[in-house]
Amino acid sequence: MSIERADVIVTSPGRNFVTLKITTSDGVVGWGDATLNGRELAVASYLGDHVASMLIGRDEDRIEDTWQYLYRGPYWRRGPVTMAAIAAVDMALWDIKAKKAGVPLYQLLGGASRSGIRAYAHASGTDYQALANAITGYQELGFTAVRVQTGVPGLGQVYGVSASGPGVRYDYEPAKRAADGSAATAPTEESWDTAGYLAHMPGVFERIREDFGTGLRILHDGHHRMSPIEAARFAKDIEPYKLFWLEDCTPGEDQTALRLVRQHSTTPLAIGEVFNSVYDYQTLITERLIDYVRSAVTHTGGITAMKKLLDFAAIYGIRSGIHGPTDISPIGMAAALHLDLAIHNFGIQEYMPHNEQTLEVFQTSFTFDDGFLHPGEQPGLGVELDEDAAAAFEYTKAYLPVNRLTDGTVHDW
Ligand code: EZ4
Ligand code: CO
Repeated sequence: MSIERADVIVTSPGRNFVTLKITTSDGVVGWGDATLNGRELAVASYLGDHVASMLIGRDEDRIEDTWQYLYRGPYWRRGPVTMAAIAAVDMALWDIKAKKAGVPLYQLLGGASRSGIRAYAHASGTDYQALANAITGYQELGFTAVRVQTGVPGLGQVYGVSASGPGVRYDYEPAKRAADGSAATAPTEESWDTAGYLAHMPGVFERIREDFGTGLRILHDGHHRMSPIEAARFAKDIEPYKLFWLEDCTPGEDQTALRLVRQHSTTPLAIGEVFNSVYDYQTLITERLIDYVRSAVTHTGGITAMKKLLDFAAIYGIRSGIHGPTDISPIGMAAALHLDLAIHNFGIQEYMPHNEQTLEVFQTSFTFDDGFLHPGEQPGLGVELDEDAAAAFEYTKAYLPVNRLTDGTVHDW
């Protein structure tokens, strides 16, 4: 048996998703997620124009060999486009292998290490009351962990904060279409002021601890916006509120920045959603500069690469915090859940439910119940794409927003 077809499917049920469909000569279908938010067609081309023909005729069971063939073979290594493409192939091959074995994928990864996967939700609000209402809403759904993001006095719309009102679900963390829903031609711009943010946030965490007690796991995302010394000061200032993690406090490409943050605080650190290779973590892991690995399976070379990365992290007592925003398709989310269930050094899983249209296109079997996710027992990844439903949603160009400081300087994202 061998790979007979490799097809790339681009669909836009509210937001853009890129999916790889691999079909074997005896008709087994595997699915992989290759979505790179705001740069979707680059991966679709990488897969469709360069990778698909290399797959035809290969033995679908040779997952490690295929991974190395696609990583080492082309000379150009790493980068988000390449690694999202490799991830999609890898996920699809694991999906096929588990379907052929008749077991949910996590069984091939060593079986379940836990009964459920603790998830965190995105609670946000432009002001404290809206944020508190959102936290309460998520607690009522069973969540024991929330990422909290809020507006900064004097700034307008802030990335990661729902503008639509307390507790309202949102497909946020956008790449944004134009205001009328048609294709965008350029990103929107938001303004940012780090000094205002640093002055405001510690008081927000203080109020959350007063109102919600010590049991709530509080996470916060700095979106790479602080300089090393600003991040060190911030991590130290918020130490009394005992965050579960502070995410992306500094720009991700500068690994040694986190040495400075570590020297000054014991606030746990998470980073990696923009990383795509184990080498992005080499210093961070070996020097124990982080506590959680934030990579997405979709952006870090798939299940094969993530398993190795997380095993490497485990040796240093570092846990998983796999990226799970709505720009990861349900296929990428399912891949994360099978890993989460199987690995020993699981930390927490980000969870933003997809909208109804997305769930019409991607039929999922994973579940959320009282704060915990589970990948389900369907053979394979447990997600099937409905090609007719997908065809109804045409690709619509969208961009992540650009940040400028209040003096107009382009700032970190
Ligand atoms: O903004 O995935 O922690 N989660 C995040 C994400 C990112 C988007 C960017 O594509 O920061 O929601
Ligand atoms: Co983030």
